[in-house]
Amino acid sequence: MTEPSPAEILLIRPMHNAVMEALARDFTLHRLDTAPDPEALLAATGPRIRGLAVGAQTPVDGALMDRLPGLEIIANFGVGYDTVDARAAASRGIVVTNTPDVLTDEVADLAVGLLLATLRRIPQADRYLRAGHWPKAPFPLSASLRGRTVGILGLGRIGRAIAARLGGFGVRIAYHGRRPQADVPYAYHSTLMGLAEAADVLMVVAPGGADTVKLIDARVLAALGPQGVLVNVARGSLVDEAALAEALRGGTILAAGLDVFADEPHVPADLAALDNAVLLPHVGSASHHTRAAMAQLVIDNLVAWFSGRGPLTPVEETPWRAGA
Ligand code: 8YV
Repeated sequence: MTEPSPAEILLIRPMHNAVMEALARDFTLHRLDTAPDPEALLAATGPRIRGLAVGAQTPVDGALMDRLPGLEIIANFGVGYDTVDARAAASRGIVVTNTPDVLTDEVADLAVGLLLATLRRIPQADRYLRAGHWPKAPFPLSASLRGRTVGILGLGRIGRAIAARLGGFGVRIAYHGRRPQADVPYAYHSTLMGLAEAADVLMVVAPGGADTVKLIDARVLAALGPQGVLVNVARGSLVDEAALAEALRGGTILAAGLDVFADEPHVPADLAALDNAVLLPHVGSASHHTRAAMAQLVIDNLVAWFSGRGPLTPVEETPWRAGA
C-alpha cells in the first residue's frame, strides 16, 4: 500500500522558524513569500492547498479562500485573529485555529509592566539618566498606582490574568465586557462609558475586528479624566489614535502605554512625539519561550487536523465537534 501524500500547505509570509521547519518536514509546503512569481504559484497550487498557516500581519479574506477551494484549515499564529475573516471561513466549512492560553501569562506580565512604566515614567527616567541630567537635578516626581481603580475592557483569559496580577498591587478592579461574569469579585459595568467614569486606568484587552473599531474615542478618554492612563495590549484598531494624541497633548488624560497600533508597524508621528506616551513595538507575546509555545500550537493544530483528530484550538466562529 502506498502512503497518502502529505497535505499541501500554503505560507503567505514568513513565520516563526519552528513553524516553517515543521511544515516543510511534515507537509508539502508552498511558500508565496519566496516564490519568484507568487501569483503563478497561487494559480498553480491553489486548488490543491488544504491548509494555511498565517501570522497576525497576513489578512485572509473570502476572496483568498475562494482561490483555495480545497482549503480545510487556517492556523493562525496568535490568539487574536482579526485579520482572518472567520465568518467567511465558517460559511465555507473551513476551520480557523488560534493560539490561546500559551501566551496569556506573557501578555499579562507585559501589560502590568507597561502600566507601571507609563505611570512611573520608567523609560523617560532611563532617557533622563543617559542624557546626563541626573547630576543637575533629580528626575521629576511621577504619578502613582496608589489608590487607583483599574478598568479592564475585556475580561477574557488575558484580562483575568492581568486582574490576578493586579490583585497584589492593592488597586480596585472593575471591568466591562459583553456580559457580567459570575465567578469574579470585580465590579461589572454594562457600558464602556460607565467603566471609564469609574476607573482612572483603562486597560484594553478586548478582541480587535469590525465590532470594536475605535471603541476608545474622545468621549471615553474624557470620561477617564485628567489623571487617567490608557494601556492597550490588544489591537490598535480599538483606539481612535487621533483622538488619543489630542487627549494626551491637551491633558484630557495623563498618559498612555501602547503595545499595539492601528497600522503596524507604522506609528502615528503625533503619538511618537509625545513625552507622556510609552510606545512598544507589539512585544506582548514576544519572548523566546512564548513564541516557541505559540509555534508549537500552530503545528499541533495542523498535525491534529490532518491526522483526523480535529483541531485543538478552533475559534468560536468555527466550533468543532467530533463526528459533526
Ligand atoms: C501576535 C498577538 O500574534 O496573539 C496575538 O494576538 O497579538 C501577538 O501574539 C504576534 O504579533 C505574532 O505575529
